[in-house]
Amino acid sequence: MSNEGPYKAYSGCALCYHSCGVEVTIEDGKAIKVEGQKGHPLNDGKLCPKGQAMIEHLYHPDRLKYPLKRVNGEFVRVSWEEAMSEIAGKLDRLRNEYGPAALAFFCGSIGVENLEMISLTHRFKAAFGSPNFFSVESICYRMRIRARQITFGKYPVEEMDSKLYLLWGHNPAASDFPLSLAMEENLKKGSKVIVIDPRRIPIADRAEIYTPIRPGTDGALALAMMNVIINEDLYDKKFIDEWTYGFDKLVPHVQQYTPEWAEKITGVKADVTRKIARMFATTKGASIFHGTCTQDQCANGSQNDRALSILQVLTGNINVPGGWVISPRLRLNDVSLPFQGKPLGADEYPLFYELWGRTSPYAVMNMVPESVPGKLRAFIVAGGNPLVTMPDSNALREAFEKLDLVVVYEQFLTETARYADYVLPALNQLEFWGLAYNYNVCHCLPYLMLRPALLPPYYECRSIRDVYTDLANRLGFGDKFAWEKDEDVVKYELQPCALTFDDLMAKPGGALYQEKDYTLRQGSFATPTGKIEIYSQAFADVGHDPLPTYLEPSKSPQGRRWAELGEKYPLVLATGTRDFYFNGGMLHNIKSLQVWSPYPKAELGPQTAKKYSVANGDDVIVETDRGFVKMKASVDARVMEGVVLVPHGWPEEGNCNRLTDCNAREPIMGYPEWKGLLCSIRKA
Ligand SMILES: Nc1nc2c(c(=O)[nH]1)N[C@H]1C(S)=C(S)[C@@H](COP(=O)(O)OP(=O)(O)OC[C@H]3O[C@@H](n4cnc5c(=O)[nH]c(N)nc54)[C@H](O)[C@@H]3O)O[C@H]1N2
Ligand SMILES: Nc1nc2c(c(=O)[nH]1)N[C@H]1C(S)=C(S)[C@@H](COP(=O)(O)OP(=O)(O)OC[C@H]3O[C@@H](n4cnc5c(=O)[nH]c(N)nc54)[C@H](O)[C@@H]3O)O[C@H]1N2
Ligand code: SF4
Ligand SMILES: [Mo]
Repeated sequence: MSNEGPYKAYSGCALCYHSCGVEVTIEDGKAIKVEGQKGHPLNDGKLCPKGQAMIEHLYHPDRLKYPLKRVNGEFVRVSWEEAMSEIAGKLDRLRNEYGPAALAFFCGSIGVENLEMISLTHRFKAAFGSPNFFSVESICYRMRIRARQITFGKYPVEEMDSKLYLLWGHNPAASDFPLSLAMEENLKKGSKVIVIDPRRIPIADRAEIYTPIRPGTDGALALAMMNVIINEDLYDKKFIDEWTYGFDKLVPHVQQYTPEWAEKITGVKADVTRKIARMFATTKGASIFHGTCTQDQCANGSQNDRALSILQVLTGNINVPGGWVISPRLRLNDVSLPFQGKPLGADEYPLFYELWGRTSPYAVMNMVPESVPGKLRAFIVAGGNPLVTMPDSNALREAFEKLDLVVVYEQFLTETARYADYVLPALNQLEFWGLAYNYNVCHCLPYLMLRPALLPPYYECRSIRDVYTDLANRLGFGDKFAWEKDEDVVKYELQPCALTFDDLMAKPGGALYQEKDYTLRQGSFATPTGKIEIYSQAFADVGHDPLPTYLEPSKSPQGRRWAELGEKYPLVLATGTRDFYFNGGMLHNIKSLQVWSPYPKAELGPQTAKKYSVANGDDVIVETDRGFVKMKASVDARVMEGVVLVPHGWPEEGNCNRLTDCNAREPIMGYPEWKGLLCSIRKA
């Protein structure tokens, strides 16, 4: 590879889960240029600033080159042999002394970008004998997948080309580059936009309707919209008769949820609710984009997801172009293995774990602090930064300090890596074999491409397959890791797929793996009734409301903890507004991106700022009952008064998860309440 080039090769950008197509120019075994892949259905030749920084990220001077071991509080370079033999020895002792379930695993959102890493981690976990796999699945979009599965028996997804984009806590300009490109085109063709967001996001200026809303209260608005759609006879009768179960129960249920009732909770004017409901209900090809996880990370999360699904159903916007579409599944061999035992949280949050006899392999992140050291004694973290990105950094850090062993497989010395006993240097996406596919988080697009290892390994970095294979051999289950090369894993994954490894090698830019099909037929909805379940027996069976309801955030001006917290923390807090230039905790060390976003911003409205003697650009302390952060005030009339919005992913004093609480939980799936908390703000 070393003396070739320059030549171009294709890959998928793995710097966020969208997997845009990229063309990489390579010379002498080094990447020298990256461009958006022309003709790619997501990004057609364009790259967001993160993608453009791919090479700066790849060759960043702080990138880890060698295995590290912590000795007397300092990291020292060790050989792979030393690291692997010591880690294996410690894992073996842990297994004998406490049982395999005491070893927990964490994969970050990179698990979506890096399918092989997540599935090989599941495999290692099962072979070791632990059920405890933690990941962004218990804080991000799994809840909405689950709620849609419960409602539809499948997972329908918003289409990028919609006639009406109902952006309900979703800001494509920051978080969804491919969607913002698609919207730009479709707006020119006459598509419309409605925005429901505590902040007047840029696209709201071009919207038919914009309304602010108090964070954490969207479920109340959704119920009021149902009330309008039903009482004004705006629902799709034919669709409901043919495809749904439980509409008759919904009609009396929603009578209590008038727009006037909702206004007192949400702050959304009753007449605006009516306007939104009417416009949405009278557009075929309309889609609710309810934030990839905005509506999940609050007290009413699962019920929000159910309510928004039902709105989509009432208006017949299922499997119509521009609506939510049940997309063809990608058929891949599963690299993971069946495992023993139940993941942490399975008993407490049964719907997160089990549906109609099928179980999920995910443990509940919020339960980690209370489970160390009683249930968990060691962590292997691969591609994630939980001490920054997971709820309640203060509690989680204390828990990590109590662990017997922490191993972090990373490209950089993140905050989490700094707590590790061993840090193992990871390959970059251009250096290992993988599959990039359009994971149907928010776009229905059956696209698949190969991400070949275009570059040789950086210094001593190794692939995750290599690491697990080595440990498995030492721990006595090497037979479970029989692949010789990384690409063998990819070949195995692709065996049942319509596109084989050879097909994809012949089409380096990737390909659609299936045509879209909008037809609904018997079996389209794999629920027990065979229909879309507006009334959910699955919810009722585990003691939750079978019809959508509203639960106020626990820490809010109308919530149960206001009497205790309200005086000290009078403002509503939403955490995790996305920054266009970073992805979670990643890329904050990239100089060309720092220029655009040099510090974390606490956003608030001018009256609120005045009330608390804060001016634009001031250093401020945002505080909750769990901790405080230091940010810079961004005073902007576009932000709803009485609300503070903060980003996530910043290190140290800017880390918003110092403000969050692992015990403030959504009751059905155990998610963190990240939107709709209480805080104070003051000049630092
Ligand atoms: N308060 C609050 N907190 C939040 C959110 C919020 O809204 N509010 N949002 C949450 C959401 S939705 C998510 S998904 C999480 C994200 O949480 P995480 O996934 O933990 O966040 P990242 O910082 O993206 O971590 C990815 C890490 O993987 C490393 N990495 C990248 N590529 C590779 C690779 O190929 N191999 C290896 N080994 N490592 C790699 C990066 O260096 C980085 O440190 O954050 C959550 N945190
Ligand atoms: N650049 C960049 N892109 C990313 C990420 C990133 O870190 N950086 N993270 C990726 C990940 S892991 C995920 S899960 C997605 C997240 O994607 P989303 O969850 O869709 O997040 P955003 O697009 O930031 O949209 C959040 C919007 O919701 C508003 N909001 C906050 N609280 C509430 C509320 O209670 N109700 C309503 N209606 N609105 C509210 C905020 O003002 C903001 O405009 O983004 C992904 N894309
Ligand atoms: S949106 Fe940006 S970071 Fe995400 S895959 Fe596309 S180019 Fe990469
Ligand atoms: Mo996420």
